[in-house]
Amino acid sequence: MGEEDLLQVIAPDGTIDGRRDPGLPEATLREAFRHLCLVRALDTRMLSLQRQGRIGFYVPSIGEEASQVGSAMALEPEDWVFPAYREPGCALWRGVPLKTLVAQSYGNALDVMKGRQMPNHYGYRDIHYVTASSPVGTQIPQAVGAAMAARIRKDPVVVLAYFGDGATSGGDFHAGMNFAGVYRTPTVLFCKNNQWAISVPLSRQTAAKTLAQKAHAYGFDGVRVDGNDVLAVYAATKAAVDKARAGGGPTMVEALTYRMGPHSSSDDPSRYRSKEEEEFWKRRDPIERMRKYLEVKGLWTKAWGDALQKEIDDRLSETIREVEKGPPPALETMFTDVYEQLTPRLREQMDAFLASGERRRPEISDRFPL
Ligand SMILES: Cc1ncc(C[n+]2csc(CCOP(=O)(O)OP(=O)(O)O)c2C)c(N)n1
Ligand SMILES: [Mg+2]
Repeated sequence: MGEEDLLQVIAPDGTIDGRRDPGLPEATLREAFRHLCLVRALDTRMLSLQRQGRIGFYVPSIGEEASQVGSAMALEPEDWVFPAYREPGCALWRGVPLKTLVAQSYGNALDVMKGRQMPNHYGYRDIHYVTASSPVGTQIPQAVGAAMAARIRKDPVVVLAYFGDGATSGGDFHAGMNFAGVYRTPTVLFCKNNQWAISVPLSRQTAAKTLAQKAHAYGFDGVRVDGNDVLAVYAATKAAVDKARAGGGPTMVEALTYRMGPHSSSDDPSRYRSKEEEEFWKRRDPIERMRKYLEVKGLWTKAWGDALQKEIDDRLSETIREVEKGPPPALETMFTDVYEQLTPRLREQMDAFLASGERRRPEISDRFPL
């Protein structure tokens, strides 16, 4: 394949190119589909909770589910992920409990970050999922550095960094790519090219034909994959992961996909893009592609699909109900969580604060002025 070719395994009609079939067991294919549906339902529900004023802010990933889940499937539990803010599918695939993820948007006592991190900018040590940083692209050199540290320690892990098309215009992308190439770090640089960086289209990010070709300038492979084809994403990422683990150095994977929803709950894409464009991509929905594939394979029936959707919807409703019962984080944790041990000065401040009776719970509008 040339660098401009797009790796595709599942054709839009659900048929499969046998030579490229990664041959995953039926249970894994079903589990992949379940995750695609779960991410879509989670994002849809969270956006609606934001509109109802029950959470303050949300970053949906609607349309990008296959890029997230397919790439996550290619990693081992011991590998590390340096995400952006739009990869709940990877966190869920790696085993973060749904309740933990939902609680992060509420920032209450059930949130492991106790509301101190921006919504969607979560991280979970036990699934090797590093906290997302908001400045675009900073995770790229961090991931490369972590991969290099792993190599020095002879720890056979691979580090995968997720970032967007917009991030490829930033300095951190180039510094990270160069370092990865020179030191042949075991890194997968996974670019979710969803065509937009808020309101800036891809055509304003680069004059290059593809984003993947940028890897060639840094001395390593860049591959382009249909990001709405979960099996193609899995196959491309798995090849990159295996190569990195075997000492073959980094790979950049450009997954071509589309951000079907707004950039965040604060965005209105109708201000800057056309309905026709959105319709074009709706016809390329990654979930529908996988559904058709499973149907062709005899693994999807309407009854099974309906039951799955109901199971997901019920589980989400139950999870949200439970999370909404969570109390706000204990006030004293503002002081007790700063250092491993409370310093005398902090103790003094904590005692004075708790004695002052200032216990008003902030309104959502205080916390999210946008
Ligand atoms: C260094 C920096 N500049 C600007 C922003 C504001 N910002 C937040 S997300 C974003 C767009 C990023 O686009 P892309 O990398 O394509 O990722 P996507 O949001 O499409 O997933 C911008 C400009 C920021 N967070 N950090
Ligand atoms: Mg983008």
